[in-house]
Order: sequence, then C-alpha cells, then structure tokens
Amino acid sequence: MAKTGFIAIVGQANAGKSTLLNSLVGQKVSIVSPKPQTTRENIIGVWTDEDSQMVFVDTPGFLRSKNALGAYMLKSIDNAVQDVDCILIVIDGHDGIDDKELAQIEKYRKNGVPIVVAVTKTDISQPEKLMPELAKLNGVQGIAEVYCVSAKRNRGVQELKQALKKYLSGTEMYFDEDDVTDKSVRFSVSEIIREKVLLACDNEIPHGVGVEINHMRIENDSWDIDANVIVEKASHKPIVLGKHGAMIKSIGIHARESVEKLLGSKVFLTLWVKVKEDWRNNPSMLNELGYSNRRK
Ligand SMILES: Nc1nc2c(ncn2[C@@H]2O[C@H](COP(=O)(O)OP(=O)(O)OP(=O)(O)O)[C@@H](O)[C@H]2O)c(=O)[nH]1
Ligand SMILES: [Mg+2]
Repeated sequence: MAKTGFIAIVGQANAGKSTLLNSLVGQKVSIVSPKPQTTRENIIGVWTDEDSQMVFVDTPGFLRSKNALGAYMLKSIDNAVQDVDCILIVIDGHDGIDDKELAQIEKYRKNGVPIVVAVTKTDISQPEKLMPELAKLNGVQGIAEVYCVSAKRNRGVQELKQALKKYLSGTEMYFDEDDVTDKSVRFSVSEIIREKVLLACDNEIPHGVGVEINHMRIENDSWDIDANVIVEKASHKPIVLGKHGAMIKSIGIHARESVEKLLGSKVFLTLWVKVKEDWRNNPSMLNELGYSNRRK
C-alpha cells in the first residue's frame, strides 16, 4: 500500500522554497523570482511514485504584515502547517542562518510535527562559510534531519525526497497520479504574468502588482488571453508601461512564451495596466484577485 501525506515548506522570504518545491515535484508549479514575497498563497505540488504520494505545500515567506494581503499571507502559512506529517524548513545557506530562523524552528517544535531542515543554495555557498552556519543547527532541539541541497541545480533533492517518505503517515491517495498541483490553469497563467512583472520591475512596484484574467478562450486552436496587470498607485502605471509601452510589451512577450509552454499551443496575450489604489487593503479587490480562501 502506498504511503501518503502532506509536507509544508516554510521559511524566510526568498529562501528558495518555491524553487525547491518545483525541484521536488519535477515541474514548475510555483513561480520564482529574486524579489521577496513572490509567493502569496499556499501552492500544492504533488509527487506520486509507485510507493508514495507526497503533497508538498509551498507557502509565502515569513513577513511583517503591513496590509490585508500580508495578513492573508501570514494566515496561509499558519494554515499550511496544520495537520501535516512533516514541516520542511528551508534556509538559504548562502545567506547564513540567523536567529529568526532558529526561533521558527523552536516555534514549530512545539507543534510536535517532525521538522526537517533543507539548507539550500549550496551551489553559491562557500564551504568554509557554510560549515560554521551549519554548526548553528547542531544541538537545536526538534530537528529530525538536516539536508544540504541546491534546488536550482537539483542537487541533493532526490535524497531529501527519499528521506521525507518516512514521515508520511497516510495511505489514502489525495490526488490522481497525474496531478502535479491543485491550482487551475487560469491561476497558473495569472501567476506566470505576475512572475514576468516581478522579473522586469524593481523597487516597491512588484509588491503592489496583482493580475486578473479577463478572459481565456480557445479560438482556432490557439488561446486568446486578456488580462489586467493591476498596480496600487497611479505613479506606478507609467513605470510598468515603460517608454512607449516597451516594458509591458516585453513582459507580454516573456509571459506569452511561458504560457505557450504551459498550454502547449499558440497564445495571443493582451495585457492592460490598471490602477486600483491601495488594492492590497481592499477586501473586495483581494477577493477578486483570489487572495481569499476560495480560489483554487
Ligand atoms: N543559486 C541558487 N539560487 C537559488 C536556489 N534556489 C533558489 N534560488 C534563487 O533564489 C531566489 C528566490 O527563490 P524562490 O524559490 O522564489 O524563493 P522563495 O523562498 O519561494 O521566495 P518567496 O516566495 O518570496 O518567499 C530566486 O532568484 C531563485 O532563482 C539555489 O538552489 N541556488
Ligand atoms: Mg516562493
């Protein structure tokens, strides 16, 4: 009988959680960027093989909540660690291990759920700097195991996955064996567009960007997709548009290429930049953009 269960992936913003999720399931299900707070809600990635089904839950990075969206993100982390078989704490090894991370281990230890630590980004960590950092984990109570990985280079990830199997406590299959995520294609398209905005824009703009799909329909074997890129201040609109629309055009090209790969067919993508003042504090806008417990 297959062993099955849930594993929550938690850690500081930008630690490399989503990259690790994608590497664990062997497909890109969660967007990745160098900007903190890329992930805004829990994203399930499923790995099924002949003897197990592992349901990984990627979460937003720990943050200080400054608005209603931040509060939703924090709540998502709390939800993710409920009723799981294991908590996988991701630490950026290149950045070192700080007191906040040690405090988080202590906090989760009290939940009584096995804790595995994945120290990631070892491809860019210098061994002589990493070693003393790892030593900080010695003797920390509540850690079942520590794994050093590079999610980006897919190093050590298969060993980690194999090790995590021992924590699975269920026997019921939660997903079909072909499923890799619980999210809809529409959600994935909106996230791809947001990822391209994150990669293109700097400063505070990415944090205030939301994406809303207006329509997605098939016409003559190709997809026609129309979406709004929502910014929270009027002054952000010309920045996202760029000179003569160059920025939004470039975002559109990159997003279209990725969406074509996802959908396996030709895509026509139209993007509109819209201003919704302070939407991150507006409950109905948050709901419309899916930052509520209703969207899949
Ligand atoms: N060199 C290297 N870079 C990595 C690795 N894992 C992640 N990164 C980079 O670190 C940055 C953050 O990665 P994410 O996976 O988005 O991090 P996250 O923890 O999900 O971030 P949030 O969703 O914002 O909390 C991106 O630029 C990744 O390419 C790794 O193993 N090696
Ligand atoms: Mg993430």
